Amino acid sequence: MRENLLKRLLEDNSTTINGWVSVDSPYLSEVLSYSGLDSVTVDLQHGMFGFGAAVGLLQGVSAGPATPMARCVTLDSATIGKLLDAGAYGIICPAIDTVEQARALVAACRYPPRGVRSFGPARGLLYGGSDYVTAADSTILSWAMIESVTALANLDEIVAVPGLSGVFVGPNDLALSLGERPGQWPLPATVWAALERIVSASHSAGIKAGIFCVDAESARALAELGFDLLTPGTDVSILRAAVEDRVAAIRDSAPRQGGGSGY
Ligand code: 3PY
Ligand code: MG
Repeated sequence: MRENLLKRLLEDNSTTINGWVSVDSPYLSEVLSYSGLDSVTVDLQHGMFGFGAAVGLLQGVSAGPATPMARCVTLDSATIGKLLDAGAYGIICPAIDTVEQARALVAACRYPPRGVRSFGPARGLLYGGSDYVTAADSTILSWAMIESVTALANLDEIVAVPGLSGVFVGPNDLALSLGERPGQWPLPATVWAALERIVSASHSAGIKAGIFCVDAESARALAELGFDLLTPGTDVSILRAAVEDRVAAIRDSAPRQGGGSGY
């Protein structure tokens, strides 16, 4: 099966960078894949497209060197299986609050007897290769999103779930759940303390920690905190920031203040 290059980098303890697709343009997802990112995630939860479009977006990513991943809308094994069938090499699942949900996520990413994924690899077979079915379980990454106080309360159990590749923090939802405003940088002290705990708990359990970031500056700081997978904003937030900077430079007006939620 075609190697999961993101997985190899993570196993080598590299700090990795992930792109985020939020608009329906296979060409743009292909451009992102050629932009030096280690992986590119097609975001079905908040991206402005549905499942049909996600197939073309994954094709766009897999035309380039970045590892294709998808964020599903919710914890639903049928949809997760379909995204894997569409060629995703990693699943980021929102709102994993309990150990049972984390177990269900891992099971959705694996074929029986280890999991519940149904057979029908479709495009996964084309992208992955003819031995896809035997190698998929050990190739695909599963990321449980930690983004609530309930998830924090259950963190030690969640990170210990066998087969889970890592946790992935949604700092905006986590901030809301902690009673803070999303999109602040520097992060509120309560959110920062939670992130320190998440990195430490996941590394102690032998799994990786990823996070969504508002921009490059915050991504660097979070890499220094120990995160292994950084997502420095979405395609749209990066484009908008670049356009605003360019407009300000031409008009000689005040530069952008930065910040925002990363969307
Ligand atoms: C969050 O910040 O809550 C996210 O889910 C990032 O996409
Ligand atoms: Mg979220």
